[in-house]
Amino acid sequence: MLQLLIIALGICQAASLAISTPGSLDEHGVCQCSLTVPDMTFPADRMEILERENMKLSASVQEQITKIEEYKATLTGCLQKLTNLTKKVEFMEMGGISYTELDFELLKLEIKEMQTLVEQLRFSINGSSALVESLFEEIHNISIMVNHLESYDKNNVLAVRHEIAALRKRLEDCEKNRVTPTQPSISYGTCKHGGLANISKPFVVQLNWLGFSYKFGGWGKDTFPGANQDNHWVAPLQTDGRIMNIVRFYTSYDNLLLYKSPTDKILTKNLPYNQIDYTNCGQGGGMIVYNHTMYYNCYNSRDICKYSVDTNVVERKPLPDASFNNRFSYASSSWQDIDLASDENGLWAIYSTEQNSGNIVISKLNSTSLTVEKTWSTSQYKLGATNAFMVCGVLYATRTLNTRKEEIFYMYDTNTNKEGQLSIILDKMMENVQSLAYNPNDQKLFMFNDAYLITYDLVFKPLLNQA
Ligand SMILES: [Ca+2]
Repeated sequence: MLQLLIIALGICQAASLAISTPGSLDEHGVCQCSLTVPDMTFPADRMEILERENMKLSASVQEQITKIEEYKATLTGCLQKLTNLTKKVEFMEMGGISYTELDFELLKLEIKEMQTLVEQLRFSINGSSALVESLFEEIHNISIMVNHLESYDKNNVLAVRHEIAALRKRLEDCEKNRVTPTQPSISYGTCKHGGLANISKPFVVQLNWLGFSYKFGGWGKDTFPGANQDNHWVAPLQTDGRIMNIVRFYTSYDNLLLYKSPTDKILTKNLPYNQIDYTNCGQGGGMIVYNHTMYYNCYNSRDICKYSVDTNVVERKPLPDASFNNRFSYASSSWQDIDLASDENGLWAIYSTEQNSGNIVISKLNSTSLTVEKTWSTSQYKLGATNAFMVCGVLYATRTLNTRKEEIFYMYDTNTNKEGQLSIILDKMMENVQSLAYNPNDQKLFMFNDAYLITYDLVFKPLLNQA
């Protein structure tokens, strides 16, 4: 205790030199005070600690600076990549390249790499950098965009586009390699072609309005070039296959199909005592309408009748030397000794004479006066044919092959006076051709086929000197 006091006193004295501290006297009069004596030795150990801390801090700062430098470089690279990627996607969206030209997997990998990088940056910088945040946002957007684009492919849009592109290519190649065949130009009413080449399948229009029992007759349109083609006429013969006493006219094709609003023309005349005058009736199925006029072989004569549809007036004139009354009709139809025809050149009569041994004779008729302008004799026996028609001054005759097929087998060209054989097959609906006539206005054949009204389209050869 004493020692402590001495020390304390000494310290008191010494303390007076350095630090004065308030003291106090105790009960024995002894001065007492307390003071803290500073350590006068240099705290080298603490200095060392400080120095080490300082070095550590310096190293840490340097490390952070290096890191920031690295981030800066990475960020610059990242920005560059992003710029490139944006351009690529924009280009793709503008349609510069097809979606398939992009490798979606590669693109996605690239984006994923960038996302990882940006996330690392975010973690390092504690998400406080606006630049990194913006970068992260942009990469995220691009990722969504690429996935969206890729989804189109999943919907097979690309596959379909590819198909279309391939088809278009094939079509273009086909167009390039196509050798344009020389098609005869269709110019109805003219003869700018090289003759009959083929015929279509039959087109069955309807059963004639009197029904199946009326197997014989004719039908068609006005064959005069440029005539109204809405008008149709149907002329079934009586069931004896000889007499035509009624002709029905329709003002439209629809009315014909619906048997609607017909106009009937009666050719018989009622006489006293229930007698009927057949004088102006027709005979056989060789009638034709040409320029509002029906031309036909008059009943029980070699005359040709000319019946005006507008005025109902009938004029007549004999066809010189023509055999009649079922002398030389056709193979499959009776009473058709005189078959009227018309084509681009006008009105014709196809018939036979005793002088020509029952072979077909062709006469060009004057449609007004009914006089014969010119006559041609052929070597084709009339009863060897089932019917005939004229196209551009050329007679074509048919014959039966079987119950379903007919053949255009013979032709006679009045322009060149030459005849010849050919073979163009016609399909039939019924067995017998009762009449067959050509209409130059639509280049169709009109057939009365055992009560059915049928048409065929004719196909012509191109002119030989046509390019
Ligand atoms: Ca005919």
